[in-house]
Amino acid sequence: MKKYKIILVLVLIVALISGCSNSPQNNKENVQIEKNKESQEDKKEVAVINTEKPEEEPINNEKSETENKPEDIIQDMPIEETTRGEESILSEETTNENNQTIIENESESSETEEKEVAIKIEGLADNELTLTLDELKAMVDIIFEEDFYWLNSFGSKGHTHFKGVNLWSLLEQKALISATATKVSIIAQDGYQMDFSIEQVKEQDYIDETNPEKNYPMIIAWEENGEEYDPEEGAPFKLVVGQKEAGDVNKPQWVSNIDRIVIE
Ligand SMILES: Nc1nc2c(c(=O)[nH]1)N[C@H]1C(S)=C(S)[C@@H](COP(=O)(O)O)O[C@H]1N2
Ligand SMILES: [Mo]
Repeated sequence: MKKYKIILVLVLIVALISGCSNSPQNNKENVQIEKNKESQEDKKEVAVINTEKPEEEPINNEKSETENKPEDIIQDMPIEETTRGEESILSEETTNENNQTIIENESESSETEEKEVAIKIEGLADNELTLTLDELKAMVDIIFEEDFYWLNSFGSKGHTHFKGVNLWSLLEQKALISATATKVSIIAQDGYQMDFSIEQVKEQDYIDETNPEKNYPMIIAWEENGEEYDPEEGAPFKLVVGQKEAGDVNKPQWVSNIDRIVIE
């Protein structure tokens, strides 16, 4: 019996000791370890999501200055945007505004790619206009079509048939040019520009030195020798003018691919 008692006591002691190892303190630690394990697994999941995100949204990745070296950002940005980026260091508000402006500009340029080419008439006019080729063609009351004589700088010459609208009629009747206007600039997409006085644009009697019976106004042509200009090769509008007098080298005064007409 004594043996049994000793064994019982031993069993009790063992039970007590093992009970101590399950003290509330140890329990807390165990729970904490479990929690840590869980949160590490959570982090792993988050990490997986984060590595996927930049692929889905490269725009965010580009804008993160911590991920890109400043030189990389400057190299990737067009000059105009780089300047804006430097300005934006001055305040957070401008950073936001400028970023929005950049995005707006991007969408604007993609819109203009889809848009039809148009000729702009701006400056001293009551009705500034942006005209597509179809809108210009629809101005049937001011269309002028004729063989124009041309003389070039090195003495080459010839006749070319043009169809277009009378420039002065366009400015006077459609754009409602101001009475105070003195100058009209015809500006091409490549920067080529011809400036004319109002009197020169008003003139309806330009000549063909080889044919005294002919008289011409300045015209904005969209068709040459029966063929329309290919819009793929630039804005399909060309300023054509006859000669002021015999010997007038008029061909260089023509302006291909007109972008805008500025009235001053
Ligand atoms: N946009 C644009 N128009 C321009 C030029 C030019 O370089 N760019 N050159 C001018 C010159 S110098 C000449 S001689 C004529 C040539 O006309 P063509 O292109 O019908 O041959 O275009 C004139 N118009
Ligand atoms: Mo020329």
